[in-house]
Amino acid sequence: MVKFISSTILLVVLAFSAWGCAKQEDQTVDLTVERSPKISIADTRPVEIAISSTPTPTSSPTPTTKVEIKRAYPYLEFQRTVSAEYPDFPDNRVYVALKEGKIMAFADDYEANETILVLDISDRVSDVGMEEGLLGLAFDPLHKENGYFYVFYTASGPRRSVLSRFTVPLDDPSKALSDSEKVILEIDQPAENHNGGQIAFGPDDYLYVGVGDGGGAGDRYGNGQDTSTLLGTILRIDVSTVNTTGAYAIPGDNPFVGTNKGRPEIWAYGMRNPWRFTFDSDTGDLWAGDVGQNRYEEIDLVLPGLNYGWNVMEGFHCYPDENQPCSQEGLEPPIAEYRILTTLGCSVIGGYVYRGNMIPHLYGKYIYGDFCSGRIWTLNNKATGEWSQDELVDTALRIVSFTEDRSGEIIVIAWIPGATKGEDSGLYRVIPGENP
Ligand SMILES: [Ca+2]
Repeated sequence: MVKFISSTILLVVLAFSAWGCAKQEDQTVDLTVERSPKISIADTRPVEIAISSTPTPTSSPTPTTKVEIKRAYPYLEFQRTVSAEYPDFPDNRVYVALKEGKIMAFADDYEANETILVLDISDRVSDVGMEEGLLGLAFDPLHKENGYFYVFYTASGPRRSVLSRFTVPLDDPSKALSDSEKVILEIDQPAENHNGGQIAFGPDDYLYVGVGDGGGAGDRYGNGQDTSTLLGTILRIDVSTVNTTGAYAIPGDNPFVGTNKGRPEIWAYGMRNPWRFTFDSDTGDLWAGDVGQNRYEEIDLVLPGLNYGWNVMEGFHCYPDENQPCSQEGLEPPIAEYRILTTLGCSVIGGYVYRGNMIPHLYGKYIYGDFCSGRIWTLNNKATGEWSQDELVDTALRIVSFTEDRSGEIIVIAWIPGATKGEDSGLYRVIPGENP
C-alpha cells in the first residue's frame, strides 16, 4: 500500500492517482512525503532513460540553470487548473479550465488580480477522483468570427466522456452563453480513470481528441488494441459541419476510412492515456505524452493509422512482463521513455515543441514534464536522426499541463505543493536562466 507521512495526504493521494497512474492498484510503493516543497520518493531502483528505438540506459541528467520557472500571474490562484488557452480575441485575456467544471478568464498581465467566470458547468461535470472533471479546452479555428470553444469533460449516469461546444458573444467573449452547449460526441467510460482529456485543433483545422483506454489497470477491458472502440486512441473529427448537419463529420483522409480496420474517427490507437498532446506550430507534427502503467512513461510522435502498442507494450518494453518476449510486429515504438516510480516521476505531461523567441537554445526542441517529480525535459533531434533526452529544469511543481502564450512562449500549468487554501494552482513562465 502507499504510505504517507504528511498532513497533505489528500493532495498527495490525488497526485498519485493522477492521469492514468493507477499505479497504486497493482504495485507496492513506499513514499516519504515532505510537506513542502517536493515529494521525495523512496525508490532505490536505478534511474533509467531510454531514447529513440534503441533504448540505452544512461545516468541521470545533471540539473542545469538553462531556464528558470517564474510565476506568470502571481496575484491569481485557481483551484485545480488543468488547461489554459490564449485565444485571439481583442480583449487579450487568458482562459483557464478548472477541473471542477469552470472556465475563468483574466487579463494577460503580470499584475492581473481579477478573474471573470466565463462558464460554469460543474452541475454536469463529474469531478470525482483525480481523473474525472473538465479536462480539455480548445478554441475554434474561427473563434474570432463564431465565438465557439470546445470542452471535454466527464459526466455520470452513465459514466462517459463528453465533447461539447459552447459559444461566447463576440462583443463580450468573457461570458459564455448559458444555454449554448452543443454536445458533439459522447464516449462511454467503463472506469473512473484514463479519460484522456486533450482536445486540440490541428493545422488542418480538424479537432483531435485524446481518449484513454477506459481505465482500470493494465487495460483490463482490452480497449488499447481494439479499433472497434474509440477508447485508447487519438481521434480526428471535423466539427465544422455541426451547424449544418447537426453532427461532426469524418475527414475523408482519416486512416480507417473506407477500410474495415476500425472506427473511422481514429487517427492513431494503442494509447493508454494520452493526457496531453500538441502540434508543432512550425511543422504540424503531433506529439503526445502517453501515461504509462507501472514502469515507463512515453513520448510519441503520432502518425495516422499507427498502433502505439498498449497494452502489448509499455514504452519500448513488452507488457506486462518486460522480461518476456511479445510480438511487436506492427507496433510503433515511442520516441522516448523514462522509467517511473523513480525520482523521475509518475505521469508524463506532454508539452510543446518550442517555437518562441525568448530562449533561442530551446528552439525546435520538444518540452515535456512529469506530474510527480516536477522535472521538465527536452527532446532534441540530433543530426544522426536519433533523439537525446535532457533535463531542462527540476521544479517543485506538480505539473499538469503546458500551453503557449500568444508569442509562442511556454507556460507551465501546475498545482502548488503545500498549498492549503484550496486555491492551489497557477501558471508559470519558462524564462531564460542565468547560465544558458
Ligand atoms: Ca506505446
